[in-house]
Amino acid sequence: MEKLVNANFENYIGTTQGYSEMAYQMVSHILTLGYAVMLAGLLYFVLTLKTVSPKYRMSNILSGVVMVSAFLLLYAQAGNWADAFVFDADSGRYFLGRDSDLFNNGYRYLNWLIDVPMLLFQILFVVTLTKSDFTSVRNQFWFSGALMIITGYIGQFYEVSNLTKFFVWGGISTVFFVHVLYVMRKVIAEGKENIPPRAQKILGQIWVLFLVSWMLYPGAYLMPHLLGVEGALYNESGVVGRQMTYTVADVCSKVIYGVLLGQVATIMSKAEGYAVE
Ligand code: RET
Repeated sequence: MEKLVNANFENYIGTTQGYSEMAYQMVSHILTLGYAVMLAGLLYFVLTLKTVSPKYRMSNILSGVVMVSAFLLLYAQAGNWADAFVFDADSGRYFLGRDSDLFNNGYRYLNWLIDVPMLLFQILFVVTLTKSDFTSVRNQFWFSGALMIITGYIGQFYEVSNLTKFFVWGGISTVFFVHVLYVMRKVIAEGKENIPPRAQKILGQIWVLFLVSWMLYPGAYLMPHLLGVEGALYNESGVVGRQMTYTVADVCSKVIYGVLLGQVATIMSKAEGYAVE
């Protein structure tokens, strides 16, 4: 077991207990669903580009960039899962293969390094800041968004091997996360001023969606120890639960968020006299 050192807990479960057919396939299917949704999302954001006036189109374009990078990452992540674990006909379970690559969630974190700044900037192309300075908000998003991910990326290597480091890096990441939430709350509050009531209502929904879906990521980070350190989720349920959580979070924070921002932009475009061709 020492051999696994910094590996994610999925590999420890895949070495000791192995995965049942159901758990193995569920993870595989969830990852596949994830990248399929990203490709569908890409089509949607391209096809709806002309429903908003040119000044709001950067929102659609950034959603498109996020879709492409998430599609590639999730495709690689699904391949990584299939390559890592091998069916053992004697026990009827899947175990980490002798010569396989280990399974690692780190790909996701590096994908977030691109997507998090994009998602945070995206809203700045739709709302108009009434009090805050655009450049300052943009830089705060950059800085805290990137540091939140980098510190969490380091922490996730220690989820089994060194829990002190795991919680300390996770704690530092949380400080940056709280800052991002604070700035976003301000951006949305200012964005609601002087816009049509329907657009205000959708911006309110975007805040709730943002808050809930972004909170799911730290939940997934903690998943192996969520019900006690090496507790009730330190098994294949925790593995399936983690990938499910990531997929729900990804669909909400990238796709639904982009769709709602597009709706706000459409309402504003119409209010400003833009006629869809
Ligand atoms: C980490 C580490 C543990 C503490 C916290 C985290 C927050 C992660 C977040 C990620 C958001 C990702 C998004 C990706 C979209 O593509 C890094 C898990 C607070 C909030 C929105």
